[in-house]
Order: sequence, then C-alpha cells, then structure tokens
Amino acid sequence: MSHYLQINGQRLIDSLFALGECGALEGGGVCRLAATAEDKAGRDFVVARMKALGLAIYIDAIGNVTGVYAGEEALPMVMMGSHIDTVGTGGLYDGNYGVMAGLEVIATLLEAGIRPRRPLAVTFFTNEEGVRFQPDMMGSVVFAGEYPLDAALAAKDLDGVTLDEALCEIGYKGACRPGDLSVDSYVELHIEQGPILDKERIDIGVVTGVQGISWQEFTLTGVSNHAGTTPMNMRHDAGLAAAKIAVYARELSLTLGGDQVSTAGHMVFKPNLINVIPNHVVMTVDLRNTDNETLKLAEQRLAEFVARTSQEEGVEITSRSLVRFNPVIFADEIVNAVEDEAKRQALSCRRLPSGAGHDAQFMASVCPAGMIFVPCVDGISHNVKEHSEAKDLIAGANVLLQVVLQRAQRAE
Ligand code: HGY
Ligand code: MN
Ligand code: MN
Repeated sequence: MSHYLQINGQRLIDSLFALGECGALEGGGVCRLAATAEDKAGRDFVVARMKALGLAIYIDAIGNVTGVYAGEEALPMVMMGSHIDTVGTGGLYDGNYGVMAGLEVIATLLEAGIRPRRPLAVTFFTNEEGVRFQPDMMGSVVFAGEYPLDAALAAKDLDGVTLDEALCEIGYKGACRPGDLSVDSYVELHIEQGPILDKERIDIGVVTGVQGISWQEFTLTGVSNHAGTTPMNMRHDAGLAAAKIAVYARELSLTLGGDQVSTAGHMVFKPNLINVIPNHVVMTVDLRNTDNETLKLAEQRLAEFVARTSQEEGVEITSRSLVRFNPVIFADEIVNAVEDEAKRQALSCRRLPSGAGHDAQFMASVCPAGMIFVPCVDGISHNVKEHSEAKDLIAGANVLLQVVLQRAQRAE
C-alpha cells in the first residue's frame, strides 16, 4: 500500500513559497543569513509546522533544530533534512526544499495513518551557507563532532557579532548537545544547483558524493599613492596583486581540468577610490575538486603564485584558511536505494557528484548518508532567479518518501 503513497504536491509548493516570505527580497529571492531576524522568522515558521505535525522538537547548542515523528519502536531514527539559511541573494529552494519536503513526507504518512518501525526526523542545520559566519555547513560539522562547538559559537561576523550572541538573540541556542540524537541514516533532498540534470532532461540526480572544498582569505597590503603621479615601476598596488590572484585561480582550474573549479567571490579594496592606488585588499578564493590530491595540488600552486606575486609587486600578502573539507563518497546502500526508487517510479536518473557543499557531507561521518537531486532551471542557484519546476520538486519528494519509508521499516 505504501508504494502507492504520494506526497501532496501543492501543499509542498505552497509551503516553499510561504517560507520564502521570511526574508523576501524586493523583486524576488530571499536573504535569510544565519541567525538574523529573517532566519528567526524562517525558523519559527518551520518549528510551527513541526509542532502542527505533533513532532518532538530538539534544539541543540549550535541551533540545529530536529523534529521527530516517533516510530513503533525506539530504534535509531531515519533523518531527512537540509538548511533554511540562505546566501544574500538566495532563492526559494536551496536547502529549504529538503526541509519542507521532509515535513511533507511526515504529513503524508500521518494522513495515511502510517507509523514506521523507526522514528523519522527532519532537521535543519545552522549556518549551512557560511556567508555570515565561517565555516559553512557549521551546524552539521559540529553535529558530526568534526568541528569544536566553542570555536563555532565564537565565530564572528563582519560586525564582530559572535554566532553565540546571534543565536541567543534569536532564541535558538538550544539545550541539547549537538550530535546527541541516535541516527540510523540520513537522506537529503536538494536542487542540483548546477546545469547537468536540466541540460540532460533528467528527473533525479543520484548523488555519489560531495567535492572537497578549500576556502582561503588573503589580505594584501601595498602602498596607496596618487594614480596620476606615481610611475608604474614604483607602485605597490594591492589591487593589481589581488586581480592577478583572481585571474590565476581561474587559469589554474582550466589547466588542471577535470572537476577543478575556483572562484574569487569576495574582494574589498581600500581606500576604494578612483584616483588612489589601493593599499589594502581582503579577498577570498574558493577551490573545489572531487579528487583530494588534485585539490591539494591546486592549493599548493596557488600558494606558490601568491608568494611570487608578493615578491614581484612588493605587496605583503597573508593568508588564512577559512574552510578545508575533504571530498566525501556517500554510502552505497543509500545511493543504490535512491537509484532503485527513481527507476521504480519510472523517473529518469543518473549518478553525479555534488559541486556544492551540503550538510550530508558531514552526516556521512555519522551514519550512512546520501542525497537526491532534482533539476534547477539553467542550473542557476545562489541567485534570486533560482527556480525548479513543480513537477520536478514533487517527483523528488516522492522518491524521498519511499526511500526513507523503506529505511524506516528495517528492523536491524
Ligand atoms: O558553498 C557551498 O557549496 C554551500 O552552498 N554552502
Ligand atoms: Mn544548500
Ligand atoms: Mn547554498
């Protein structure tokens, strides 16, 4: 009987639009940075939905929130989840979709009077995006015991506010110890955030793992001087040095090829004036690869280029690692279950790694974990134009429903 069970598609779509009201941007999109008032509004919205479903709610010391639908037996739970914080120019689906689809799965089971053997849970993790506080995937990396709670709570935003203060301010610094839940397996439903499924017209992405991520911050100090009177060979132009690093990062990825990608996403000049040679730049470089050895090679070559540039331009350059996560391979039992279920539902599917970081990459060290992707139009994400078709969102949620239900009926 449960194999013919389907989620309520319209209710899922409506819930995504309703959550999108929290931190809605003029003209579309969402800005719901971690532990801001907008994030609180989103958290309150989801917690209210969890309470309406009668879930037991656990909030831990890093602000992760888990709603649990009790099973027939007190066995380790099957967890669904993702995040509801967004980047500053976010869309309706990145993260939010996995959380709201998880609640929709539980609502569907409740309506059908189905209580699985194992408990089912939906979790949203704190600060997955890592935009306001670093590192990213902060809630899940702390939940997995791979990053110290105190260090995470001490992380400061650009205004010097700590995550600890921000969580207290929004009332989401919980009493539970992160990771204190007994989890059998974790399945995260997410939009692909890349172009492959959309371009190849494929319904379901069977995610094999997640790329390794290296985030570095560089601080460049040169000499500010007059833009008109300073001869070119007497300049110590921090802005030029930063631009050379950004261009080199791109060239490095093209040279290494394969899955290597690089992004210079943040660059702040001082004094940032049209007729003054910049003497101070803070910039970031995001390097990623599915292969750890190549990622290490990319980091090494970038470091060598930075040292050379510092020498050539007479600009002091210091670096700080903000994030360094190894690539992750998901558990065969979850990957195969996702693929089998997509095929059973006569959905086209293909295996692929995730280019974006996800909470699942840390849950993979807690229990067997995996992800289900659905297409997003033109592969656009981290952009207010992020969009996924309702039919794809509903198909993904129906695969999630069956995968987690099968896992939750297992005895051992
Ligand atoms: O950066 C990432 O890949 C994720 O969206 N935090
Ligand atoms: Mn995400
Ligand atoms: Mn994201």
